[in-house]
Amino acid sequence: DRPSNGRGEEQFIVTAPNVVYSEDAITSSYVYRTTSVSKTPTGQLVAKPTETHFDFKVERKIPKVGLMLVGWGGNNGSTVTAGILANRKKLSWATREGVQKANYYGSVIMSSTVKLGNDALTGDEVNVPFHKLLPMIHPDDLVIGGWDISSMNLADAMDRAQVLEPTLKTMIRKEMENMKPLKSIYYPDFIASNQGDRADNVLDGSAACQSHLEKIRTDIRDFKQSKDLDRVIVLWTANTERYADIIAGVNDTADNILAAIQGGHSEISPSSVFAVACILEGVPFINGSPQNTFVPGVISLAERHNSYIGGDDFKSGQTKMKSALVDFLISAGIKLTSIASYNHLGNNDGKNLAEQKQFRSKEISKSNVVDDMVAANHILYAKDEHPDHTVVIKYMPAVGDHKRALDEYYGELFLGGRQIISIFNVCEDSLLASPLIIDLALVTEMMTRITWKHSTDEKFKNFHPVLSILSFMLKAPLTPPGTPVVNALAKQRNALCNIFRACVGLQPESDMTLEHKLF
Ligand code: NAI
Ligand code: DG6
Repeated sequence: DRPSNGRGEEQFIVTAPNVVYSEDAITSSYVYRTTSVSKTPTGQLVAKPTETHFDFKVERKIPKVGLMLVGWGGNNGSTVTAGILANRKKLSWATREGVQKANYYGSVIMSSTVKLGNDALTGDEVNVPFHKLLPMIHPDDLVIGGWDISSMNLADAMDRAQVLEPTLKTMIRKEMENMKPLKSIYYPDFIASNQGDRADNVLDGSAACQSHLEKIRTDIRDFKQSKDLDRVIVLWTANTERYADIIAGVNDTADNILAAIQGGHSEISPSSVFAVACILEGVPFINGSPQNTFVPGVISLAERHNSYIGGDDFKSGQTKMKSALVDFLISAGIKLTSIASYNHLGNNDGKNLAEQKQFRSKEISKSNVVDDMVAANHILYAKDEHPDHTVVIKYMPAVGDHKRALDEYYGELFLGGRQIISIFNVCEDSLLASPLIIDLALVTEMMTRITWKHSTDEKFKNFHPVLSILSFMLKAPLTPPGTPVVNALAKQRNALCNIFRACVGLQPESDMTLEHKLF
């Protein structure tokens, strides 16, 4: 089911006067309907339906795309690389539970479906794979590369990660052995001191400098050229860094951060240097870790160069459940009063998070994930009232990548009743995160081929450089300055799905199914 001619082969076409298919593009006219609410002097709310007319254009030609991972030799980096190889080669391998086939489970784009509509004859739902909504690239075709401060080749790195079955590793070992991370930038102050012993693949210098910035830019260009790529995406899956202080004159504006890198300021993190390099190259940069890579100066620079950025922190297990469960509880009218979240894990991520400053980055990212759902329900919560919310993470080497996440949700029911929900979630952390890396790459790439305009405008243009459409995959979604953050999982998925539908001129699926309800 793969495009064979360099152009997307759509599983469906839309026949409507507002949708035009040409050799190169799908163009749609779309009426965006929202409800504008105002207040009368007496305090009554007035809701007014509004319409905005947009045109969307989707390039149909499928590009050859490179994905460069920062932290390539880590658990996520080695696992996602192995997973793509296994899928590309359509591998099956023996496990103690039987034969396992390569798949993309856990990827919303590759392994979930969306309702297209209802069958014209039977009225039954017709569902299509998410990745067939638009002409998307296939993950098997991603060309992977990247950087790591550890020089280990990817075969040894996957052994170090202790995630994959030995049978699978044997089948891909040769290819993985030939993959060697590029030297990276290492400023020891930003990640835990316990990481020092693996840092044997680093560029000279331990603070930001112009030569580091230039080197990363050159690496990106070289990779693009040597692999004959149309496009490159860079994704940070390296260690969680501590927060950088926001300092006036240093990282608060685009010009200041460029000058601060040149001047070697010690408060510029490696991840910010990578972000700046990507922005200057016009290459999308996604941050899969929780630190504040996107300091104000980086965001302004992205806006200036109209270059895509997205983050922060993969939303893989505990938080994904939280952003679904809390939305369910609060929207069911149950007053959640506390959430206690414990984690213990034994992989290198856990080791790095054992130090306070790095833990603090993760604590911030994991703690703000229910704010929008609480704020939306003023019946249950007074202004500024929040459930208690505690996040604990402990390093426990014995459990390796099999992270344990324990959550207690405590809520208030009808007439003072109490509800306690306990969740104990055990799974390989990297097997949850790897499909998210793929989704982030696929959606980001798709966004580079979608443009929009107001119907009356002449020219199509990009979306805002801050790609909040990636929120479903991220714990602390970065949004364009001044715009709200949505954490609720279902809303995030709807946004992704409905923007894609709009691009082919389809209205959001309302789930009203009136055709089955009227008498
Ligand atoms: P890991 O510790 O196994 O891998 C990180 C890699 O980054 C290491 O190989 C390390 O040598 C490398 N590294 C550190 N600083 C670097 C730099 N400046 N340049 C290049 N490489 C550098 O960690 P893992 O499990 O792969 O996770 C990666 C990141 O993803 C962590 O920040 C983690 O918090 C985040 N994350 C992971 C999730 C998961 O479910 N696995 C979910 C959410 C976030
Ligand atoms: C402990 O929670 C370590 C973290 O790196 C997590 O594994 C990661 O952030 C995933 O968190 P969550 O909440 O999305 O499962």
